[in-house]
Amino acid sequence: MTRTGGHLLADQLVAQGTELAFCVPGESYLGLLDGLYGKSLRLITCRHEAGAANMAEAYGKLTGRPGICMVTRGPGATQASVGVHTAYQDSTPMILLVGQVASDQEEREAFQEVDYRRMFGPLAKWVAQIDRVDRIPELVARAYSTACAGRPGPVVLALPEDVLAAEADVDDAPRYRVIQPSPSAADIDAVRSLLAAAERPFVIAGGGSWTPGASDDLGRFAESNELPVGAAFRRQDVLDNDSPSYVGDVGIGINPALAERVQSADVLVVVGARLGEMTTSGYTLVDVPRPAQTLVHVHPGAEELGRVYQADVPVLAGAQQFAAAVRDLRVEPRWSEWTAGARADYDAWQRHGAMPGALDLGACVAHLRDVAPDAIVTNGAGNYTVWAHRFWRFHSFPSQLAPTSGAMGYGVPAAVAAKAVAPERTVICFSGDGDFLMSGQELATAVQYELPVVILVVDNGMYGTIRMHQERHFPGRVVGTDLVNPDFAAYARAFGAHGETVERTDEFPDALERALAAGRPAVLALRIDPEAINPRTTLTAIREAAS
Ligand SMILES: Cc1ncc(C[n+]2csc(CCOP(=O)(O)OP(=O)(O)O)c2C)c(N)n1
Ligand SMILES: [Mg+2]
Repeated sequence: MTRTGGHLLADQLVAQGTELAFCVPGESYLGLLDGLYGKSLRLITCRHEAGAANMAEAYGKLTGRPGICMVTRGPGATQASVGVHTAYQDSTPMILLVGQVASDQEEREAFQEVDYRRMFGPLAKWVAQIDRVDRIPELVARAYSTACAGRPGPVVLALPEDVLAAEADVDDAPRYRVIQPSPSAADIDAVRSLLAAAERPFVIAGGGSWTPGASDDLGRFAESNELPVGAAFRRQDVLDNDSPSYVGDVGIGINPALAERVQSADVLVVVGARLGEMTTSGYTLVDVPRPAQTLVHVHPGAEELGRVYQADVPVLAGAQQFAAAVRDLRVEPRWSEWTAGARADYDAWQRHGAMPGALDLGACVAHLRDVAPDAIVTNGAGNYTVWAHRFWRFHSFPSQLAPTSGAMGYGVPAAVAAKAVAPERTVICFSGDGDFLMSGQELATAVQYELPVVILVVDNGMYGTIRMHQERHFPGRVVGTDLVNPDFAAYARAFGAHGETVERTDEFPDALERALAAGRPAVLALRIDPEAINPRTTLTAIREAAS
């Protein structure tokens, strides 16, 4: 059967198992859009390519399957690039399909022409241009496979206009398989003997190849051996936070008591995480290249092992495969007190003190935790995330969608994607006033597709994180960080969403109830005192300490 490139490509997306994709349309890939006409694949049309790309990234994080994003040439591709960068840093499977000029016009700087291989080279796992219509099934199958194999990541495929229009009589490719390495028996023996001799072992879990089963297996391994487990930066859903083994997140604004434990551990078993700058507190908790702790580094990418850290036991394995292999491993724990102490530190760290102003964000998060314990929680970047990370409790994988890339604007689109993938779950987005307006227009997408997410906009009238650093480094010299904001509740209502402003802690429970019951997307603008810069201190205290 002869098909056009556009139809062939659309058929490959369906053949590879994709049921949901995200786009901003463009005339450069009309043939692909036409191929989707009447297909089972559900298409969500967004208001900005960054929104579409972030939604695809969030889909990848939630499902473990490549999130599909379709955008037009130059301007579409450049706007989508933030999602590609996040997928790269967060090790998330994703495929960006980009229109390209016709092959007979290439290299003339034709309309919106960009060389995607050069543009996305350092941002993507693989970038290719499909130059022959009969190779579409082969290259699309490779894109799915590459996005998921080893360390997952983003793939970019450029689609010259004439290739989408050309015809070929070729078969669909078979469905891709997820290729992940398994640990050897010798690897597991080495882990067993190191643990058998350990006194203060510590596990850090993170990275991008987790599954619900892997999280259960990790829990069984950790709990039966009384091992303390810290979550890598923004990977707090790797283990049920109620587990006696869960001891907190090893990320930004880390509990000093937890940092101390990571540093003084004798055996560090790192499962899936790269051990990046955020997880190591700027490479201070774990020394480069030779850590003070005996290091077992388990990672699915061979290129990652030995890249920064020279581990004592490098283990090439997916998190899932490793967790399954250690699930039933038993050693005699001689560190019960060490783990119980770490857990007590975590419990103490989760208690929040009063903060300045009439609205206490810590109290709001604690209330939310009781009302919606199994929610999917999303966020972007900003100081408000510190409250969400520190005071929330995650109970199952996957339930956290948070950019380890630190990209502002991620939370709203991630929430929209989460509700589309898992309509039965409550979805809560934390965003800042700065953060929210980087992608708040995707409220229109949430309204259009009837995706009732709850968005909390933490409004402090500034780019708070940067102001905090400004006060630390240049006390009193405030420049470029103040914000004059719209009325966020009115903004939400203009989209057809539910919108309310909350000024006091005691107003929050009822407002939340109304937002959850609204049956449509909802925004609660939480006015906080700018002095409440993070749960530990105030803006004035930071300035005075620095002056
Ligand atoms: C896309 C992007 N631009 C800029 C930054 C730098 N940055 C990090 S946090 C931050 C301020 C966030 O402000 P807001 O959302 O209001 O949160 P707050 O810190 O005030 O709680 C900025 C500008 C970033 N991380 N990502
Ligand atoms: Mg702010």
